[in-house]
Amino acid sequence: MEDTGPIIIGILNVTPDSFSDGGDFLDPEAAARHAVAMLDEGAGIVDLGGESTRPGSDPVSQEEELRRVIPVIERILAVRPEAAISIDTYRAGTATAALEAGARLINDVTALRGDPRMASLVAEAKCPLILMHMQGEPKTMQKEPHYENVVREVRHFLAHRAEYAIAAGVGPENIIVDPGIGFGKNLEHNLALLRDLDAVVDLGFPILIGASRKRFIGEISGVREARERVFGTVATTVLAYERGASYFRVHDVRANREALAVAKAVLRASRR
Ligand code: HH2
Repeated sequence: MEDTGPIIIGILNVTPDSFSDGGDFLDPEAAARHAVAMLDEGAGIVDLGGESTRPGSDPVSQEEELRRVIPVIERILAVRPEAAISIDTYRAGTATAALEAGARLINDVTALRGDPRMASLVAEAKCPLILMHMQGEPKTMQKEPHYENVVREVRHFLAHRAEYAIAAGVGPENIIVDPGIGFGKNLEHNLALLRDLDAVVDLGFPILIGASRKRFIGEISGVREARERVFGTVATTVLAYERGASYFRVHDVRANREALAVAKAVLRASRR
């Protein structure tokens, strides 16, 4: 069997307010150029988002979300027709238009709770679906997140959302689960999830980790500027890979790809 993993998902935010790259790629041409650069650096997928979900952010209208993302999908595919584009949305309307424009995966940070039409849409499209855990909603989620046992609760949530998706007709082989690092979680919660990732691996679905440049990395390393948190991000990537994660949603593709290549070689080295 061909060994393809791990897979890097390059982040492309076409928003004015994303926490680390807000405003950088509002122009569709600049966005498409960045996507192509990430593909050239080794991203297997580009994840395109038109609404920030950073703590404290407000939702945008579907019209605005579509206005931001559709021209970018078209421009990326004009230069890289084979590119795998994922659309980071919880709205079925946006997902439908993105799939029609050529996107191939849906990244739903609400795990099908945001729009009642999303499950049947994904079932019909037969496309891969990322189900992410979030406690609360972006506007308020970092105001005192609370768990009795974060690992058990996140695992339980993901198991249930996967069951729900499968009952709606989504193929189990199309499901990817994500513990939702930073989504209604404090430093201790994020660390517990990364440490005990096996509990989520046990569910039997591929795992995505999205820790790139997030606040907890700044809290630990003292790096205040989000774009400079690449070294800390790489630490999370390598450790999560060793614990069984296979998709890594990151801003800094090259650094994470090189680190994963070395980590993979070490883990594969035969014992003499
Ligand atoms: N994190 C963000 C957005 N989408 N999707 C998944 N599946 N997992 C994540 O961890 C995840 C996600 C937030 O990061 P970013 O896109 O960089 O920022 P913003 O939400 O401010 O646009």
